[in-house]
Amino acid sequence: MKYDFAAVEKKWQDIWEKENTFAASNDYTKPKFYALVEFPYPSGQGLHVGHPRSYTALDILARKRRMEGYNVLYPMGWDAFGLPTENYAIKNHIHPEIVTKNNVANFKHQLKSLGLSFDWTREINTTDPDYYKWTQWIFLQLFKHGLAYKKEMSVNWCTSCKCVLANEEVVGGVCERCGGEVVHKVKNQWMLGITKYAQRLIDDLDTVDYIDRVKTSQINWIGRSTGAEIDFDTTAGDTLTVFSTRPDTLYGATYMVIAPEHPYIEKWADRITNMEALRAYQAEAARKSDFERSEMAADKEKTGVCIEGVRGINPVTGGEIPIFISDYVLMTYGTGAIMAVPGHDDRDWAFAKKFGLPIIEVVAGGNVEEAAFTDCNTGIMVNSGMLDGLTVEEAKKKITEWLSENGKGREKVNYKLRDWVFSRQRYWGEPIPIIHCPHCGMVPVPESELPLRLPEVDSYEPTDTGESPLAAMTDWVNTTCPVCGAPAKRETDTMPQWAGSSWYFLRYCDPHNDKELASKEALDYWMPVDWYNGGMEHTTLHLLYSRFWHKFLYDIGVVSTPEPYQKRTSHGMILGENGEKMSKSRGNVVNPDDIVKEYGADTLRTYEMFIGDFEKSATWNTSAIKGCKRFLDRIWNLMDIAVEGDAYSEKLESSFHKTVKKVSEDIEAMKFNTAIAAMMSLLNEIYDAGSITHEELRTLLKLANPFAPHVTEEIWSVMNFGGQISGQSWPTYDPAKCVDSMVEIAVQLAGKIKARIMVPADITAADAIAAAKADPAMAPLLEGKTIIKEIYVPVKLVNIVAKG
Ligand code: ANZ
Ligand code: ZN
Repeated sequence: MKYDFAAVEKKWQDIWEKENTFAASNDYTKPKFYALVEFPYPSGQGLHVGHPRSYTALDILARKRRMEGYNVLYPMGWDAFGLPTENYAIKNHIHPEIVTKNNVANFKHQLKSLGLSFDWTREINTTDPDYYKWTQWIFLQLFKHGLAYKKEMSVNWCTSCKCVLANEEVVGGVCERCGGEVVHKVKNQWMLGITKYAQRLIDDLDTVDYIDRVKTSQINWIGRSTGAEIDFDTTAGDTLTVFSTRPDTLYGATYMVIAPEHPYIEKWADRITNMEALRAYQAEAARKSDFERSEMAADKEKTGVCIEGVRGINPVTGGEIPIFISDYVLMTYGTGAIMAVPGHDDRDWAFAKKFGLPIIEVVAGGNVEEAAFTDCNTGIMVNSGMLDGLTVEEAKKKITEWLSENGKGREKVNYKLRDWVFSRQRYWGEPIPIIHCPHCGMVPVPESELPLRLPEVDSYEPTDTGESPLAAMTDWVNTTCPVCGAPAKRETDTMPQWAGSSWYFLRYCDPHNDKELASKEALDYWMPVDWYNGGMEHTTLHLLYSRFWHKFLYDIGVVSTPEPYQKRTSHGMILGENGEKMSKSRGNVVNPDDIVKEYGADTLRTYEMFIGDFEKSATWNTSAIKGCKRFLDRIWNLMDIAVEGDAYSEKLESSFHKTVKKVSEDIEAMKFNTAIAAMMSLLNEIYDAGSITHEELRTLLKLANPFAPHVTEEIWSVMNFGGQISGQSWPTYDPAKCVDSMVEIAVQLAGKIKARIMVPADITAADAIAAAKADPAMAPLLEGKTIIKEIYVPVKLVNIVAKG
């Protein structure tokens, strides 16, 4: 009987859909397992072969957990607000809602064709007003707690998307989405106070099971630095405060630098004698992004202008030092001002060389005329007055104490993390539910009026003024103040795409609730997510944003766990056949539909799990798919050699126990490729043995089911094994039967190997020694000799010492 994958896959997908086989139960007494994958953005391109890698992996875990008796929640939904949809809508004159609907339908059809065991009864869509009602509700709680605020600030403006970008969305100085030029623009923006949570976002990583590289990149992104703020007097009278992680080097500070945007420049304008030169430099710096000014410029020649007319005063030496403006100092970090220590900082060193400034060695061990001595943590302080002779650590402590005692500084922790720019001047996002009243200021839209729906507009085109298309909808914009009734205006900015994905995992717990974002009961039962898999590209943005929202919801009593995800893993990318990232322009995109059509979903799933180590990137290889197809065909053909029998055969018993162990453990470790390899080698053994008992077949089908659910269910059904595999329990193994039954041991005479023999693994010492002595290579050597010692080291060796 030939295996007709197309018909069989369709048949089982229909059954699963009709019977709601994979719907999570609301029986909160059962042990639960919440498996989560990042919900996709339903783009016009449809599913990519990268998506199934993550979805299949957790599908395998979800299916295994169900068979282990857990109540499993494995949901799916759509992260559907966002720019590509809006841009497509503009170009093609179709409403973004319709574009979204079509894309979702296509995605859903594609996902269903892969046989993923999602609970479709809990499907959510971030653009659904019943969903974004709660996104808006969370925003209002943030607003009420002072964590959403408006601030005039210089923002990254993508000249092509005509939209504000978060710092995280500017990559290499250009727009992460479209590659467009990013410039600075001063705008009044909604901000979220994620920095208030910076320390907790670091500390609580200790309580969760995230793979190391995810933890590390979160920690680096938050960027905690400990040091001190140091107050420098100036000849202008004002105190200029700097942040330094190296207060110990204070005696080596030979000049200061402030950011070109530093407010003191205007403040000092009437003392400064070279304002024109400073203004020209400011204008130049304003054209660069922070990224170009810092990371990108690391090895570039330093530029700057000395402020003529004001000097700084070193608080420990009392010496006057010049103050420069330079773009390597950012206004957005620390205090926007530094003390420059060219002897021990590379950037300061390069700057000092260029401008002929003194370089003082304050930690011994380097050669500061040649280069900054930066790797100096084990060095001893020199040229440093009261710090001389101390280690760097001791000096840090001593100087910080001295500064606080003398009112000239204080210990300080800084974070690289910035507050989250939350405004977008675009149409296709959640309206921010705030009303601006001339009398009452910013007033929340009453919760009873949520959702605040997106109005129908004639044009979604962004405007060059940088205002959202909503601003042109005067009917919608003009409203009355919910507090005083006066004519008032609605906020016209919308939320960024990150909003809806910052809490979606909560909604899955209770997706149809119209009273709360989810019931407390459902949240208490399902949360935290037990296992969350997603791309490394979401480590610093989505993961951090959602942890922040979750912690806030925890603080206000909505959720009961401080962390949303107990475990986080990450898959590697799937690259095109040429080893490059798949993209339309490279012409190397593989469409999963084509693979499903030609080989079937089970083959695609198995191939994506077999392609390589899960956490590493892997190169697509069409001919290797055929190997996976053959593997499944060979499973199908086992029916030809199946024989009655409710037990394992003697010959294969140990192999079956071993394979159950291996596949079970490998799935937990996400070593899907080696799990498949183990089943492949078991298949070889079965075909060598010539037959398979029904019990053996049942075990193999259960093991293979999470990988290839359709073909295995079909065989189960053809064989009349009863019920469906998805309702069976996961096979167990006997550890005692997993040991190799025969082992090779060495036979030694006085410690020298003379032979190797095969013996049963559980052989007794006496039997092993007897077998060793009887070995044809050993026996003649012992003839006529007296044995003085016989040792058996289990499963390793027999050593015999003889004399005469
Ligand atoms: C003196 C010093 C001596 C410094 C030395 C370093 C080495 P992280 O670790 O990134 O926090 N800095 C402070 N504010 C800055 C700003 N707004 N723009 C650019 N640089 C700034 O780095 C902190 C160090 O970066 C601070 O410590 C300061 O230089 C500089 F041997 O102060 B340091
Ligand atoms: Zn009012």
